[in-house]
Amino acid sequence: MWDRLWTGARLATMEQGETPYGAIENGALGVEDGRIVYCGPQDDLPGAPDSLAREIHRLDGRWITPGLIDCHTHLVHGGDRAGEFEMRLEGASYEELLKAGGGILSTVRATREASLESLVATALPRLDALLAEGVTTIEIKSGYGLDVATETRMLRAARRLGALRPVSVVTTFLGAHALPPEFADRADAYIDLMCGSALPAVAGEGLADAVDVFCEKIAFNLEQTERVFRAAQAAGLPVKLHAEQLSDMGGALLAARYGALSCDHLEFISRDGAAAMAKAGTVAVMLPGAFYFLRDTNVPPIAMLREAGVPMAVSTDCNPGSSPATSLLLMLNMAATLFRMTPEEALAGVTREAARALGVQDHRGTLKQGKAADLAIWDIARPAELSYRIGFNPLYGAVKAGEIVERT
Ligand code: DI6
Ligand code: FE
Repeated sequence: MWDRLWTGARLATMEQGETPYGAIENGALGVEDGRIVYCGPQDDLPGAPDSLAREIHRLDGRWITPGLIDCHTHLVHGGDRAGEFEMRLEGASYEELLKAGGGILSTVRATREASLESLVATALPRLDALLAEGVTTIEIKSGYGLDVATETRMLRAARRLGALRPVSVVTTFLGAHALPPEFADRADAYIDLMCGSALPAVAGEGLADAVDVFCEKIAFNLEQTERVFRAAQAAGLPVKLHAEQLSDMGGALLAARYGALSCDHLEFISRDGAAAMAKAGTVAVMLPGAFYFLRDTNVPPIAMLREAGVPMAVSTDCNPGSSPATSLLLMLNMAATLFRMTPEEALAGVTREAARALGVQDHRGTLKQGKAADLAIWDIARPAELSYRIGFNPLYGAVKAGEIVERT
């Protein structure tokens, strides 16, 4: 007997094939021991529903999609930047604020002062907002500690969140996010510390699943980025990159050479960068919340990325400075409206391609027999509604590893 079976469902499997969204009308989905054991037409079930599963849920035509995956967040951090938001509205730029010791560095101060418990407690409401929209997997970065102790504490907080809620947490070490004040004008010495102490420490404790760098004029250059990538390789960790957000640094080319899981932002990516990413299978992670909140005008070249065959994901970039966003559904709308991604691309961007961006595509991201039973069930008539509405949440229910998620 299976544990649960959903009948009368429409399935957006997001498997690539003949039908848009990999859709199956009049479908059924069965789960056992946390995995999908059946996903297909109801008529092809190997028996009467009641004979197959202990629990039957009739969905009356509601849609099931894979549980959503938010593949790029800075969810764990101290404080907020509402004051800086007001300053930006009065004309200060994002770069100016950072150069003046604010921006990311003001969050670094607040995060260094925060205990593990406080980091967890302040992140929980943000996590709960995402879970309420059917998120079942989330990536969380460090990068507001910029010292060994605080970077480690951030990653511990991220892991703790995964134990407190029905969500898989994938962690990323982003020690090279900004230059802390005590290393002013000594960026290379700071990279030495990250590569020599911080990265081996977090890798040794199993606290990081991947390594990221902010490669930008206001952050770290290509050579420093490459040193971090080499240290990641030595620690056996995959890499990803904040690349070409504010300028074209050539980060995507470098990341592709290191087989990066993803390059994120990409407002200024070149054609060569896109071609290299396509070849390496590196995912382009689109972050329309940051584009919107910084009132950016350089739309990432979606048509070029699509043409080059680069897989595209979509994420909140949830962070206090450039994207205080805790709605992945809103990002779908922005990806479509601001970036001209199709609703199908946008949904693939928070399921199949987001899984690829985290290197978990073998287990998550589509509805397929053998994959984790992470599901989102929606009160919608067609999948495009998920990116069509603004500020409306049609989630009917969520399932994590086969278990029904209690609504909080
Ligand atoms: N790019 C981003 O969008 C975030 N970090 C990064 O490298 C923003 C971080 C912040 O402003 O706090
Ligand atoms: Fe980011």
